[in-house]
Amino acid sequence: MKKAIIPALLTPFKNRKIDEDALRALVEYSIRKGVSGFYVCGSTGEAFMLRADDRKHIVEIVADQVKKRVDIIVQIGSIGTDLAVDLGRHALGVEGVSGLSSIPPYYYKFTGEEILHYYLDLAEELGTPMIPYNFPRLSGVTLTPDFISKLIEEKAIAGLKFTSENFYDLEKIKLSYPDLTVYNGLDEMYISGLAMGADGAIGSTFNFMADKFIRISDFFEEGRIEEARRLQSEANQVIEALFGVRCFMAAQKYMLDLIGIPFGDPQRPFMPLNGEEKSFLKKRCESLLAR
Ligand code: MN9
Repeated sequence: MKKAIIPALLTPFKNRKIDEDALRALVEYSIRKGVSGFYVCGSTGEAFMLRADDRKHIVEIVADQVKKRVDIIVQIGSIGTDLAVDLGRHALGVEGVSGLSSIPPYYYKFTGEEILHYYLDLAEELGTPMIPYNFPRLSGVTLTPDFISKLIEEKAIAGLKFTSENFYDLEKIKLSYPDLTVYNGLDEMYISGLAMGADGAIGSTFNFMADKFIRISDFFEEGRIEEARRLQSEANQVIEALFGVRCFMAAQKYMLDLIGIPFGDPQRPFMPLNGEEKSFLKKRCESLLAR
């Protein structure tokens, strides 16, 4: 099976409003590059900082532009179950949406049991299995192989977005459930994820480097590991530069400026880049993006 490369879409803003034209332009650009789908309203999309009506609007714009050419996974994660159900109902009503994903509910340090029930309730009330989003670094919660087993037993899971460097867990999950689609989430470690069984990846840097990651998948499939690693290192030089400025989110958006689809600044309180940071990124990344 071909490995899926799915950008976790960034959200463009102009005068603090969603920039519909830029979003449509990025969708078209990405489809031309050969992406397998879009992950909409994830952490990369700044979704937790958006009003619900804006999250819904983004889903509608993306679906209207995609016109069923590729998959659309909508991230509906919220601090409470009812808020997520509302977003999920909306997403399922939009033609072309193919899956629903969610981070675990956050801030209140919910217990494992509460988090399990969050996913079971979403699956039941929305009538569709979920794609949980395991991102311990930001969510503070690890969705363990045991936790995933419980969701499998309840038929409440359709896939897993695995944003963690614990590839031992990834391997355990794939060994027990080879048919469960597991997407690698840390772009800078994509070939490690592939080596441990990932079926593809959902990532933020695929907004501007999808082609590199598609080629990494192809090299890996053909057993050309050295070439895959060379490309991974090339992508990682860009990612390293993004980590080198104060705001990773703003840095990623600036990559789209360099490509010619300006995405504006992230939402407050994220900090915009200053001129010095922009010239640092331009110098480090421009030629690598073009390769
Ligand atoms: O899981 C992404 N996470 C965030 C997805 O955007 C917060 C990743 O693609 C990382 O941004 C990327 C850099 O660490 O791997």
